Parts: sequence; C-alpha cells; structure tokens
Amino acid sequence: MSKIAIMGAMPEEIEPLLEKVENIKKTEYGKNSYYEATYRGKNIVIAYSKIGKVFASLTATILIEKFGCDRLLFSGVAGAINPDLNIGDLIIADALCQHDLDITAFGHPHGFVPEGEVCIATDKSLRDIAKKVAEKNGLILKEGIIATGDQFVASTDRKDFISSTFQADALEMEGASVAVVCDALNVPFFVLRAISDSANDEAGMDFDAFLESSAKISAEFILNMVESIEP
Ligand code: OS5
Repeated sequence: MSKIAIMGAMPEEIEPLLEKVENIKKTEYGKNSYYEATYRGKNIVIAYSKIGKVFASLTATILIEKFGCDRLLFSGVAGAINPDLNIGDLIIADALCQHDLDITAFGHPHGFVPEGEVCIATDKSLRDIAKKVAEKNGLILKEGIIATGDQFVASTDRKDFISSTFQADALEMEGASVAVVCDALNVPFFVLRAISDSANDEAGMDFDAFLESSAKISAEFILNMVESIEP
C-alpha cells in the first residue's frame, strides 16, 4: 500500500494533523521527529521540518528515502502577494520557485541555476483531487505560483520584487526546496498554504495572530484530501 508524507515547517502546522490521526508511532531521526500513523485506513507519515529551505529539503528526503513515502503533501501557512488573498484563504501551488536564488551576475535569470529550472510544477492529479475536495466542501481554492526563500518577508518592496519577477501569488520559506527534492526523486508532490499575513509591514503581528487558525484550515483540508487519494 502507498504511504503518504504530510509535512509542515512548524509544530503548529502539523499539530492539527496529529490530533486527528490514529495508531501514531514516533521515531526520532536526523534531529527530528517522524510520526507514522493511519488516517481512514491510509498509511501516512507526518513531520515538521523546522523553518527554511535546508531543513525542509532534509525532511522531505528522509520522508521519501527512509520512510518510503511515495507521495508528499505540504501543509502550512503563507504570506499573501496577490491582493485577492485574505487571511485564512487557501492557495495551492501550480509551481514553485526560489525567490532568493541569485546568480544574475552571470547573466542568468533570478531563481535559476544551470541544470535547474526557475519553476517546478506540482503534481496535476493531486491538484485535481484538491479541486474536487474544495468543490465538495464549498471552499474557495486559489491556484498560483508560490515563491520560496530563506526570509520572512515583511516589506512591500521585497514583496513587489517577488511579484514582478516571478508572478508569484504567495510566498513562504520551504515549498520550492521540497519541490526540488520530490522532482529529483520522482515523487508526486503538492503544496497547500492558508494565508497568515500579507508579507507587509504588519506581517510579523498578523503572523503571530493567525498562524494557529490558518495552519488548522490548511491541515483540515489536507486530511480531506488524504481520504480521496487512491491507495
Ligand atoms: O516556516 C516559515 C515560513 N512560513 C510561511 C510564511 C512566510 N514566509 C515568509 N514570509 C512571510 N511573510 C510568511 N508568512 C508565512 C511561516 C514561517 C515564518 S518564520 C516564523 C518564525 C516565528 C518563530 N520564531 N520563534 N518561534 C516562532 C518560537 C519557537 C521557538 C522554538 C522552536 C520553535 C518555535
């Protein structure tokens, strides 16, 4: 039977999952905790990576290589770029890019390194499942580009740069690194985020106020998706 990885970056992003799953077995590995569990008869492994691209890459690799996960779903919160996105709204990534990857001094575009790509697309069949789940539950799901970087963005200047350079709709600090790992290892992956802030001057305060509620919105949607994934 297949095994689905569900990862977040922060404890708050996986706690609502751990509250709802069954038969939890915790394993410590690589200075992190991994929770094997079942949900509605499906085998899953849950972990939070810690913040940023390096920790997220490590966790995604371990979920795939050590725990044998054959699909990976990321659940968490994000800063909004697209003005249509408000606190608590859900967005799925069509594709992800690294907004802080910069060797433009050599004539390359932002976000590009040789033998890599600026944007990595997520799995279409997982996106289709998400759209069906949204429709069934009367939820609005925005779809777009998510930009990742090792920065908590709290500035309209930086946000405008990311928007105009990558046409991104939301930003966060892990998704594109998970995309690189899953793409290289040929594992279908999916990134869902609920908005916690607007990456502007008030981002820090909004993030603190809405992390928990938005993380819960994302986690609940992910569990609905798990039910719809074929074993
Ligand atoms: O994982 C990081 C990225 N997440 C998405 C996000 C985001 N990314 C970039 N810019 C924005 N405006 C964003 N809005 C949402 C959220 C997360 C951001 S970094 C938050 C760090 C907050 C914090 N620092 N210390 N603690 C929490 C307490 C703590 C202490 C020990 C262990 C764990 C937590």
